[in-house]
Amino acid sequence: MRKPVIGITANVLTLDNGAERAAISTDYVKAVELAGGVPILLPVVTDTTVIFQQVKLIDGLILSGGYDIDPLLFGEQPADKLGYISPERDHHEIQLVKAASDEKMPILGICRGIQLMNIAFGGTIYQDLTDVPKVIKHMQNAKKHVPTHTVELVEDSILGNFFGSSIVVNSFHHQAVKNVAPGFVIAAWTADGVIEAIENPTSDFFAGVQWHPEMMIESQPLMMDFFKRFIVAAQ
Ligand SMILES: [Mn+2]
Repeated sequence: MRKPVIGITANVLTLDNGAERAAISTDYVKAVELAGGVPILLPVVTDTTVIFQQVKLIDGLILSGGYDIDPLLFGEQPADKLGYISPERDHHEIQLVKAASDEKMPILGICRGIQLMNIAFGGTIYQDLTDVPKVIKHMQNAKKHVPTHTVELVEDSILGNFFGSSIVVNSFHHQAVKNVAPGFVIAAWTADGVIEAIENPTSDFFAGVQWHPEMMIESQPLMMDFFKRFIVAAQ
């Protein structure tokens, strides 16, 4: 049987010598392959017709983690604690996720990816979580696979039905969804009120998570199963 092809969006990394690399953590690649999919990298391109054709190549889309998102895209000026931004990547991914949504293919946003999909459909994010009163630690110092904070899932949400009422996840973010885009609902929170997952309830699999399940597949079978669920939706 033909395995579904999963496009993973790439970062543009600038090396010390100034060279630029289209790159992604191999954790995403391994997670997709082990879950039964065929991972391919979607490098940043600018031509809209090329972006549309990238979408035609794939059966499912993963919006990967990475740099901060340009606040001009959600109508804000840059806050003091905004990190490095890559507007060309933002532009690429916004067009990708809209085209993939039009194709009704499964879409999974991870970390930056949940924020990107929210902004693409009209939502906003916190430029920095110090804006949240009594915020807990969301940039962990523990190793990448180590779960450090609890997430409460929303009852009867798609993700809640999958993960259960509460899980403990890793956390490597200083931004997060603020106002949820029209058409999406909150699926998970932390105790400080930070949104950790959103989903489009009219789709079979159109969701974003703030944690990094791809870093946890070896130690947490549930996170491996999450990727398998995504691949099945893309079949
Ligand atoms: Mn977190």
